[in-house]
Amino acid sequence: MRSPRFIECPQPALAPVTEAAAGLAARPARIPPKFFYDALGSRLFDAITELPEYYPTRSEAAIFAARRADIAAATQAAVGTDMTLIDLGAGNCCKAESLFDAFAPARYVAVDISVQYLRDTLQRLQQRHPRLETIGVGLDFSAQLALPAELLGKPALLFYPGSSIGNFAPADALRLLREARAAAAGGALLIGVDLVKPVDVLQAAYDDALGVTAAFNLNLLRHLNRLLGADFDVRDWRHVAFFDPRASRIEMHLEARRALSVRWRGGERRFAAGERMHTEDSYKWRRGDFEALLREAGFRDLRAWTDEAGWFAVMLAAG
Ligand code: AVI
Repeated sequence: MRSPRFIECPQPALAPVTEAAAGLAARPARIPPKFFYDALGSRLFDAITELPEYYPTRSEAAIFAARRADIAAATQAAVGTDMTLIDLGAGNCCKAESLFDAFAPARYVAVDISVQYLRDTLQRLQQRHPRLETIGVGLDFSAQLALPAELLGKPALLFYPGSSIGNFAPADALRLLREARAAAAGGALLIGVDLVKPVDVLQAAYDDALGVTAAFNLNLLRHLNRLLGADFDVRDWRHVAFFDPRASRIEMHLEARRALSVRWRGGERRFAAGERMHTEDSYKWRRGDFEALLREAGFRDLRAWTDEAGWFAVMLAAG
């Protein structure tokens, strides 16, 4: 049996502590969504994907279940058979692993902000796929997709499911798509894109009846307490989520229930009652607009598969 190899990339220019403290001091305060994903946050996100209201995971899985053979054939035609599958934001690697039978990759590269989390996941995955060359890359690609040079230069399939591209503003999404195209080196990108749909469906998906999304959002404060030595009391804050039709995005915020002060190592600020901290945007695309973005990033030969309701799209784009 092979063993997975791990590559830890250099820290981003801005250390997490500096980035989080700057976001807290900004007016209005704004904390990047990557800070949701401490150990509990990752589990809460997994719980979100099982909620009846949270349609993206189910819709994407339904597309792959119904169209797997077609998607695999189109992907192999675009990338070739000696396929390197590069999984962006791999997490528990389940989505990519479910494609192994159909895609038959020769190499699997799992990229995630937490190489520690990848270690356990990839050890287990390697036992199920003993002959697969498996590489874990610890990389925060939210500011730049700087993959290790040894992985570049050969046609690859960049896999970016789950509509995580929606957590980037359009200009940043374009930048990431351009970087993905460069990394694909003549291969292809297979990406999940969440589409515009009735507002009540969107609203419920980000403000579910059980309050799991609220817990996911509020848990960010506990993460900041540990990271920055801050003294947030979660009970002083409430979860706010709404759809902004002009920007075509869900916005998530944390709103102070009363006037309060927060202290952290090297800083302090007051929040007025009702003042908000912006924690996430989740853009919802029209299919044609996202296809135009892919073309602007240099991709061609686009294919798209949608679910029956037309709520989600899986798109393949040749690099
Ligand atoms: C990870 N990302 C695609 C999720 C989304 O739908 O934007 C994160 C999330 N935020 C609240 N619920 C789920």
